[in-house]
Order: sequence, then C-alpha cells, then structure tokens
Amino acid sequence: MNYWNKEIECAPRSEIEALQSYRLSLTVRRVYENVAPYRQKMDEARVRPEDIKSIADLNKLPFTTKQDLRNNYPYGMFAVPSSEVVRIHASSGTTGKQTVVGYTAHDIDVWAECAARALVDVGGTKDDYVQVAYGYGLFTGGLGMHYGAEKLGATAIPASAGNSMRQLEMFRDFGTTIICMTPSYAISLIELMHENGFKKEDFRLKAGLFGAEPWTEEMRKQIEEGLGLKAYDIYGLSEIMGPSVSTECQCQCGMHICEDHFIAEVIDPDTLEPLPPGKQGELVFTCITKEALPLIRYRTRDIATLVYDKCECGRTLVRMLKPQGRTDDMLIIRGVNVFPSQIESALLSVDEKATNYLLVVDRVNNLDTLEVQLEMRPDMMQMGDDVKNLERYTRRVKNAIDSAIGVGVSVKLLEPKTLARSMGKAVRVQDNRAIKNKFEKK
Ligand code: DLL
Repeated sequence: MNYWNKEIECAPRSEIEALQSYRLSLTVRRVYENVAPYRQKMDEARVRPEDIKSIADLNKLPFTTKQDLRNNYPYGMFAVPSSEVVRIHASSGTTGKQTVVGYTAHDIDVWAECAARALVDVGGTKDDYVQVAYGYGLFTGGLGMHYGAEKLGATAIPASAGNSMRQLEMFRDFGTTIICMTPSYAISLIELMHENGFKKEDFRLKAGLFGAEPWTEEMRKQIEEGLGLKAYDIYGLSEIMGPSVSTECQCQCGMHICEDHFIAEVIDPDTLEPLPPGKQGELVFTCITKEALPLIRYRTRDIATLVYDKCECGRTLVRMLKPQGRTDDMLIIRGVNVFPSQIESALLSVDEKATNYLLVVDRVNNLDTLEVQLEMRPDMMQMGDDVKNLERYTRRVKNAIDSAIGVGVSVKLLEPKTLARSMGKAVRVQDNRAIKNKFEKK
C-alpha cells in the first residue's frame, strides 16, 4: 500500500487529536484577533480564545454558515491582508451572491498536499497521466486537482471540462491513466464513446476521482464498466478548500478526511448538538491550518456519517460515508421529505443505465406533484414496437420510486437526447413551486 504522507495518514488517533487540539487553539486565537465577524460572534457567545484548549472545547464555539460569508462578501472573513492572498476562487451558488474564498501561498501548498494524497489513495504515482476534466476557473475542481498531480510528480493534463470528443481522443492518444471529473460528466462521455465507436480497450485508464456532486453505487458500477477503471469518490467544498478534503482509498469504504487540516463533526441540524460516531447528520468542518480563510465550525449542509473503525488500507484518518444529499436539497412533497439521491437509487435499481433524468416538482391545485422525466435510450425505441413493454418498464420505475420515497410520482418517458448533458455538476431537479410562490402569490 502506498501513502503520500504515512506519518500523518496512519498516525495513532491520540496523536491526530493532540495535533488537532494544538492547531485549533492557535487558529481560534488568530481568527479572534484578525477576523472582526468572528470576534463579534465569540464575544456574543461569551467565549474567549483561551477557553479553547483542545478539541473537547470545540462545541463552545459558534457555527459559521454560508450566510456569514455572504454578509461579509467578498473578503470580510479573510484573516490575512490582501498582500498575503495569492488566489481566490468562488462557488457557483445558484441563489444569492457568490461565495468568495481566498488562499495564501501556504494554503495552496497544503491543498496540493491533500490532492496529492488523494491521487496516491487511488493508486497514483509519478508515472501516471492525470487528465483533469473538472472546470478550471473560479470553480475549485480543475486547479485543485492540477496542483495535486504536479505535486505528486505525475503528468497533469489540464483538459478542463467540455470539448467532449477531444477528451476521449486525449484518453486514447495521451495515454491517460487517471481521470478527474464529475460522475455525471463521466456518464455522458461513456454515451459519447458508444456513439463514436470508442472502446474502453482503446484507453489505459486505471482510476478516476469523481466528485463535486452526489452519486450512487449504481453509477459507480456503470462508470467502472463503461470506462474500464476503478471509480473513487472525492469530496470537498470551496469554503473549506476545494476537492480533496476527503477521498476514498482502494478499500472504497468511505472517504478519509485530511484531519491534520480539518476537524470534522456531525451535528443534528435541528438541535445543533454534536452526534456520536456512526450517526448520520450534518457535516461541520473547522479549518486548523488555513491562513487566508480559516472557517470555524462551518455548516456544510451535507448529510453524512463519520466512521472511526479501522480501515484495511492502514490509514487511521476518519472516514465519511458518501453524502446522502444536502439539508437544502431535500424536497418536501406533500409533507414527505424526499432526497433526490433516494429517487436516483430506486431508478437505477430497475435500470442501471437510466442516468439521464430530471425531477420536475410542481404544485397543481394546491397539491405538490413530482414528475420523473426519464430519457429513453436508442435501444429502447425497439421496445416501443411493443407499447406494452414500455408501459411495463414505466410502471416498474414508478413502483420502485413510490415505494422508496413513500410518495406517488408520475413517470414520463422522453425521446433520446432531450435532456441537457452535464459537463460539471448535473442539474437534476426543477422545482417550479419556488417560481410560482414568488410570482403567483396573491
Ligand atoms: O464541488 C469541490 C470539488 C471539486 C469536490 C471536485 C470534489 C471534486 P463546491 O462547488 O463548493 O466545491 O461544492 C461543494 O458539492 O458541499 C457537496 O454538497 C457537493 N459535493 C462535493 N463533492 C461531493 C461528493 C466542490 N463526492 C458541494 N459527493 C458540497 C457528494 C459532493 N456531494
């Protein structure tokens, strides 16, 4: 088994916690002195920096939310002067202002270290060709993985997202061995491969780091089969750093968090109380080495579980299980809480190739409706010769989803290629109720 930084990745828990405690106390002092909004929050909570001596004191500290970043847009939460900031990124947020994040040269170095660890986690070495097909730009995906590949000493191929035929040609001609992209983009490349006569045997791909959006085990299977590689999950968020906050190892049983840089907690999103290991709740991160933007107890909105059991790979860093959605992407349909990921799992359990879908939520006569629009594949058009086959298929999909979420949905089959293909984060939900609420409320 290879490690990038064995000393920390396999350190005894007591040492990891001692390091976290030490770094936490320094960070809290620094933000209290340098970040006015934190000083104010801590004063309001009546906590002084000297009260925070170890990770056991973490829950004395107030939380940070995306709204804090918006209120202090663009640089008000930065802990260093602009002369120290060497890069900014921004999150694409669909509503409200962008969230701007900053990095010092040291922050960029730490990030590259975490991304190099991620590549080694999945078997990467200096000899690999790493094609980075996350978008380069304000989004953290592209540059984040790029610096990691260079730090590892591998060959970075800065493909960025898009130009899909070219991506496939590069896989073939440049001898790409590791790819980094969103899982939905991988699915659309597989489709393009088949349409254009590419075969997985044309490529030398061995591993892929897929993240930036939720994806299911069924999608993993499809990507692994379609591209002939091992598909690994990678997680991150711009507020905390970007990709590589955590990454799966070759055991594929959760993502190891870079705990020497981030303290992870899971809280109950209603009571805000920390939950014990193994319980699912909202993930919260505290940055303990970041210089430019050291966020304290940042509420990610992602729903996940922390697992401290021993991992076969030898790493002792805590693992987070695949995020099960976000507290803010939960749909409430006729009073029932529904996560898009539950629908995807049910859909793919009936037909593992049914990855092009859109959930359209609406309100008709004061009643919420959920329509699952599902694209047919060209080979299914033959099924259509016998209308009964298609009806049976539609009914199976509907029954699977109804019983998974406990709400009746309608399923509508669409002609092939009607839905937009994703190159970055896929848009899976169209909720017309928000528009109606805004413009049609009397
Ligand atoms: O998506 C950073 C990233 C880039 C991660 C490339 C992995 C790979 P943001 O645009 O700020 O940053 O979005 C962060 O995306 O809070 C999650 O809701 C979601 N997310 C990221 N990775 C995963 C994953 C990047 N592996 C938000 N599984 C996070 C599920 C993910 N959701």
